Amino acid sequence: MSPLKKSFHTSNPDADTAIDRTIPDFPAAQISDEDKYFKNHKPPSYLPEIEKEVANFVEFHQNQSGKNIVLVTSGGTTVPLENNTVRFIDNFSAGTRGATSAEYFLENGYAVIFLHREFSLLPYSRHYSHTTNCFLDYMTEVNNKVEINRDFADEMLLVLRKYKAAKESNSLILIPYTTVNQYLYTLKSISEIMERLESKALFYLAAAVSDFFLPQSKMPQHKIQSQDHGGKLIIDLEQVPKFLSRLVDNWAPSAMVVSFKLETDHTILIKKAMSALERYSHQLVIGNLLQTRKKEIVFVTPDGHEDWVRLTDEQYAQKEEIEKLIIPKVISYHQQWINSHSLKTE
Ligand code: PAZ
Repeated sequence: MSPLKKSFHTSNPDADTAIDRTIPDFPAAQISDEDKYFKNHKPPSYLPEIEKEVANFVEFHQNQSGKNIVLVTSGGTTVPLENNTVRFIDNFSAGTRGATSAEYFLENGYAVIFLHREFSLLPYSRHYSHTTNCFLDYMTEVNNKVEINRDFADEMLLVLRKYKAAKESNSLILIPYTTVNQYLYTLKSISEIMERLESKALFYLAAAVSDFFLPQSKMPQHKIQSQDHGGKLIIDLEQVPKFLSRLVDNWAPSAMVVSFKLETDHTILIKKAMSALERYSHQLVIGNLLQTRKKEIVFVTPDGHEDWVRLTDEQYAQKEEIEKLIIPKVISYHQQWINSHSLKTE
């Protein structure tokens, strides 16, 4: 038979399968939970302002400084129970991990977008803002003038120099959020802008994001009145859709993504880190336990490798920061990611 002549016609229906009633119905195309979330929840009104600021920052580092950019997320998210919010559910996090990590990224030559819970710890000011000291304790009066107390002056000078260097090189921007809705919208916008950097973009997701939320459609406008609820308040929360897969697959597919996993039960930490990697297909999970998070963490990679990073008791007592050990390791993973991408495009 000539190769041009076929013994079948694709336009003929397959008579057998056409009448096979045992095959289940094919479901109509579904809109994903994440898309549904954005369809049903309003973006924060200030979002365009943030998008402009982030786009300028990314453009500056892409065209002028050539620095890699990391998005560090930091602090907990709130879940408001009322539109005019008096009550809300909060997530644990002081923002120490994020603010400290941001400083070490800056020290290691990165530009940092610091997406943080408003009024949580910030890079540099964290050394003074949330301590048990009142900020005035860092000052002293000399000849009718205010000066820095000698006990703090040397250390403060070092912090001041690093802060000024970050500011003068335009290497740090601070982007706040409070609610989980603000966090999700802002993360989406920033991620889509950062995709312009391709593999030079790094996501370091240390924020403690609520797994549950109250949809805007169910949120009362005003303060909940106790007499309307018979002395009991039962709150029916929905699960926050899994946005990490949207980030990895759609918003910034060329970037490297590092997420954190916090647990309190050490027997499940590695299992939970591995299941996050399997579920979202990103590059690295840093696991930590609530009780020991400032002393030890574990890097978990998709091949199942565990790499524990620990401060010795002496280092911990000397107030060494574990982020000083974490960040150079994350950067070396990121460098490998960039190298593997440039090989692909060669
Ligand atoms: O902000 P902090 O230093 O008090 O705590 C940091 C942390 C434990 C929130 C962070 O290291 C972390 O694990 N974030 C991810 C939490 C999670 O969603 O599992």
